[in-house]
Amino acid sequence: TAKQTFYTQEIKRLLVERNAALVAHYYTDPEIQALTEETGGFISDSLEMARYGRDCDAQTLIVAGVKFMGETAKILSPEKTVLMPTLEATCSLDLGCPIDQFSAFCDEHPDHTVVVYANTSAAVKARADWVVTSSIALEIVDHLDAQGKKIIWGPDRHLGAYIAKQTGADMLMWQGECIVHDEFSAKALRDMKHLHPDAAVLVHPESPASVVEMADAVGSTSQLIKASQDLPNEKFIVATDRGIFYKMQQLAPNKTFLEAPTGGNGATCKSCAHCPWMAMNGLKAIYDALNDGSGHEIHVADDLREKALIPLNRMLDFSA
Ligand code: CIZ
Ligand code: SF4
Repeated sequence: TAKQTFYTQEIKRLLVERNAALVAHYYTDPEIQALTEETGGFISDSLEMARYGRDCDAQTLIVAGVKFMGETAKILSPEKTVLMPTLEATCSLDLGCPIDQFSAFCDEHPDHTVVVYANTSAAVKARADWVVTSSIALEIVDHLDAQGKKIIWGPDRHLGAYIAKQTGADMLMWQGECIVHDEFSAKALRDMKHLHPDAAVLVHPESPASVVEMADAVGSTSQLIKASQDLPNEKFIVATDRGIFYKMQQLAPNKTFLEAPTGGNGATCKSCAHCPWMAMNGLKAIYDALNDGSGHEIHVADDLREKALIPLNRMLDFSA
């Protein structure tokens, strides 16, 4: 439409004018990922978004994702201006893990190593010994378990249960969940597999264990994209946010990708395989952030920033 053309052109002009780069998550809408590619920006998972933000030459980062991704970018790149299309884009994991309660939980178990998922506030990261993303969580917990460490894991209980099962690590779980992945249903998936017996099932481990058990491949967004290219199947049932189809289809144009079913139907599912906060990253919001950054800029207090940087750098160094 004329409006979309206007915003796209203005965004391109402003990105150059402000020496800014778009950094987008795989779960953002297809038009946002397409614009990111067209403007020489970067699309990835939260781990690689953070690394790219830190290492790229741009003075300003527009982080199209959710708030913790903007905060992580700012913690790693304090000298850069970090803007978000909207500061309202949060995450149910972040919301479900308030610092006061999480910190009290940690205080009750002082002999435990605190490992938190990247989907948390800067304050929760500052309380942690390690930050992990889903693409590196298994390796890091395995590493800590091999040293005999007992672990506090937060906030995603499904991802935590998956990692505990895979590694055998001693893990105390915070009881949080992602509203998108938590809705995938093993029962409905079983029915769907009967209709598509040739399809491989790809599952993000934020999904319930009963769904993870049915997977042909389990992994982070980037690992699932790789599996969609590597597996010989021509058809896939995918249990993660549908934003990922943009990249899967681009890299394997002849394959067919189907959304895994949620427990409800279209009328009753809450998120219906698309994160409502990721969906806030529209063209107009990106334009607004670039045109008048006020109300879009991420700030992290210095003391929190310095403390959160330690476990974040542990992760980045571990995966370097
Ligand atoms: O579910 C999310 O928000 C994910 C998968 C984030 C990430 O690690 O890229
Ligand atoms: Fe959070 Fe889930 Fe949305 Fe990711 S998809 S940002 S984990 S609510």
